[in-house]
Amino acid sequence: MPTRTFSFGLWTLMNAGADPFGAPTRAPLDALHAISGLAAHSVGAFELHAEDLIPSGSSGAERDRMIREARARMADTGIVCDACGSSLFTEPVFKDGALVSNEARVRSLALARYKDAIDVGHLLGAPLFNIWGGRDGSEVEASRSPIEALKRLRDAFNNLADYIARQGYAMRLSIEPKPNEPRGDLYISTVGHALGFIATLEHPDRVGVVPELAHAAMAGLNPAHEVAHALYAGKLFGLHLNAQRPLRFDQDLRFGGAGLKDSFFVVKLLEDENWPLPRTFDAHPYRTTDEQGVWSFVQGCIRAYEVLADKVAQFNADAEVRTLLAEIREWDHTAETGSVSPHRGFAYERLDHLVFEILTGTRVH
Ligand code: XLS
Ligand code: MG
Repeated sequence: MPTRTFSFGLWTLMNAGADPFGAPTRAPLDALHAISGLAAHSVGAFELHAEDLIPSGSSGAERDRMIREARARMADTGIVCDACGSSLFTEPVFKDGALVSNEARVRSLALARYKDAIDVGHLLGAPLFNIWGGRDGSEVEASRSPIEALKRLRDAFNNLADYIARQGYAMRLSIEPKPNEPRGDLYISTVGHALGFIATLEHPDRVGVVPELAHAAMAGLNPAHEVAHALYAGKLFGLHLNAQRPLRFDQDLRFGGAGLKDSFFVVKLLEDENWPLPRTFDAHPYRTTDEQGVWSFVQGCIRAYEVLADKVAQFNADAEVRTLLAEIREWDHTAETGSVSPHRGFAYERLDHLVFEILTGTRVH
């Protein structure tokens, strides 16, 4: 089996089952337990918000102790940190935005907090600082020009990229787009928005995208196409795998929990393109899950990816699939002039059905 690194957001395991309508249903795992539990389940990397490890408001001495403990846990188990971020979106002071707030003092505070989190990421060896600006949006459109919001975001990303360079950190920046939730509308909604925005920065090469499958589905988009745009642009700096029924609130379902065919084509893209970075899961164990079930959730995400990767290999090796794809490639080599028949049939019914048979394990040779 090819070696690929799997990763989980620590917050996915620390999630205690609360939702907007209901209280927690299980005891939250602490960050160190989550790190060693992941390592014990052969997970090679983790991602975190700095605050998952160091609650906001901790003293400098507490921060240093927690970083020391996390590093020791990482050294003991061999697990690495593949990305860091910050959960500013949870804090009331950022309720009208962190980087886009109409209050200059709030924007300065957000920048300072992101820099603190960047330092934490550096100390944990994270090669990426990923920003999901969950409050950088609006409900009241009249409250802020979207152009002003984009300029504030631009200035902030330039400032953070500059900070990383001046500190000499070996770390890239990324943007995780999402169309909405918790804000009514977020300003950087899809991979396309992120790529367009990154091109306006001082050093576009330092900033990439972390698409999330659920976020693409929330916008009604094809997740494989979202990921493909990031890959095509050389900007796929990370990826959040999960599942989601389209056009709904953010469900963050276990990878494999919905959208089987969409998930298959995302895995196919990553495997066919030999994408080298960790496959990170960002989903929530169901609210009905207990502490023990959280580890079934971990195993389920990984196994779903591995099963789909096997299906990709089966698809790519299938003789009938190969014949059909060879015919399609052949059309590309026919002379570019001459008459074109609108009545020509394409064997796509069969090709698509073969995907169904392979995915359902019903392919008979
Ligand atoms: C929320 C996001 C969030 C980020 C990390 O919808 O997916 O979990 O990945 O801040
Ligand atoms: Mg995410």
